[in-house]
Amino acid sequence: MPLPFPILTPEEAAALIQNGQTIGFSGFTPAGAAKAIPKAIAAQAIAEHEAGRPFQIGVLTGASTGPSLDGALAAAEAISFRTPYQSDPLLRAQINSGQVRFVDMHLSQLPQIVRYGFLGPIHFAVVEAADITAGGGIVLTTSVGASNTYLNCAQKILIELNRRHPPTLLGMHDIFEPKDPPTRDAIPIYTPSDRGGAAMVVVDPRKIAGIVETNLDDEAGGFDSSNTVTEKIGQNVAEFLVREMHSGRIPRQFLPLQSGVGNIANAVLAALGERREVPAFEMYTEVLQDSAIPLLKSGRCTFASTSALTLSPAMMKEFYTDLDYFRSRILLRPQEISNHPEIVRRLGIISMNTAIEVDLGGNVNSTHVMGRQMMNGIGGSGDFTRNAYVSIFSCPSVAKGGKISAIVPLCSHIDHNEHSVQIVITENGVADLRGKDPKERADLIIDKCAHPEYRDQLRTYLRLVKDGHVPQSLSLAFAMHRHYLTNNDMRNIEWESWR
Ligand code: 0RQ
Repeated sequence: MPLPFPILTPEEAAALIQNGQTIGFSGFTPAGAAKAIPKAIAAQAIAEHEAGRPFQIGVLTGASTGPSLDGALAAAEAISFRTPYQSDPLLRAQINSGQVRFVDMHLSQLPQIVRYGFLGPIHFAVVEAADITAGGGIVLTTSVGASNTYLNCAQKILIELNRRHPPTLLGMHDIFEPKDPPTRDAIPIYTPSDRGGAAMVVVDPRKIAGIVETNLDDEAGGFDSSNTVTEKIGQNVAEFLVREMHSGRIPRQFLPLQSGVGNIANAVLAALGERREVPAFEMYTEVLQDSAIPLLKSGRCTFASTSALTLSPAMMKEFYTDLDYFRSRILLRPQEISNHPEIVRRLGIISMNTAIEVDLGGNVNSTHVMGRQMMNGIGGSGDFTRNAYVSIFSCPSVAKGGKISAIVPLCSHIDHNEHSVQIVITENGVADLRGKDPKERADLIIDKCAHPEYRDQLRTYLRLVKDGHVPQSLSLAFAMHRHYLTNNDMRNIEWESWR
């Protein structure tokens, strides 16, 4: 039976969207991101600009997206407002130049912030689907993100029905959206594989303005091959977790893992897979990257709950070849649930995220280079860190060929503070900050994590700090950053000249 919805071209769908509207797009990383309609909106924006008319929209997503969404809309200068997370180089530049308003927020909180109306009306939800029923049942594709919330809250809906994903994805999603206070209940998830919701998002079919048929791959790239630094970080994380297990602080059956995005996260997971002392484990995470697929196949990882399946095209092929195998081992959830503090605390998650810089107090900057330039956003790192059983941050001890130390006296921007950050790991070692006072933390971070080239310099800073509970000098705390801005290098600082 044909579907009772208009079949539109991407251009016809884009023409429904007006200047100044707010659009909730599917996409949590490039996984499941809308592609054809945002590209057509970008083309429409260019045409409008050429005709001398303004055309910009507010862009809401689950997290980052791919070139056809953030990339194309940024190139068309079609974005006025963006939240909650991005990783597109051009959009990043527009945010940092002040051209695009960007709000960086905890990913678990975004859906309720939308429902509460704090971001204004959602004029359209533009969501990629693997299948749709006449009654408004929507089977999502490789991510859930905030799509369920956008579909529920939007005034109108446009669907990209992507034939690249089979309708047999039905059953791989668990759509549970909490009620809002004062009637919110407990979320019924007690293990990573528990289900509390529905297999589809069901919307009022009268809201569906049209369907655009596509046949497009997700735009997830591969990863850099691991190098000695990322491999060493991975090994240090794995060794730390094995020690924790042997000491009885992590139970023998282990605890569910959350792992961030990027090359370091990939290396950490690969190292954990190789350590036979680590028992087969489960994941309760927001992004599943390439490295998780071999672990699921070999049985090293027995189950993975996630909000996105962010796989390179080659790995996505493997996933679809063995869909029946993965069906009982992977579950896709809304970001409100994958990152929910209640579940993270209940399950006793081991969180593993990446820092841009870490300070001697144990605070972490994950987002802003030199305190000003937005990189990607806090993403889900705060959701997990604040509520984890063990919260780990790792990073290389230096960036830009050694000219920047990732260990600094005081972070130039703070996303995760000393009260939430428990373990810091670089290629040099592991600083376990639990139960340590500020001076002990500073010594540990220098001795275990700082690059050898920076250790004396950081120790000198500590010696120059006179008294107080926290070893911090207001006049010297940012001297290394300021030294870099004038000399393009944080090394060889003359502390006395900054006093
Ligand atoms: O820049 O590419 O120009 O060389 O930052 O750094 O070492 O390649 O690491 O790709 O894992 O990214 C924190 C940004 C790390 C990421 C961050 C420069 C460095 C390089 C990237 P180049 P690496 P990664 C799950 C959880 C926050 C959100 C999060 C991130 C570039 O992991 O966005 O965790 N995390 N979410 O050279 C100047 C420093 C630097 C520096 C690194 N101190 N100063 N530049 N760089 N340290 C995801 C979601 O929530 C969806």
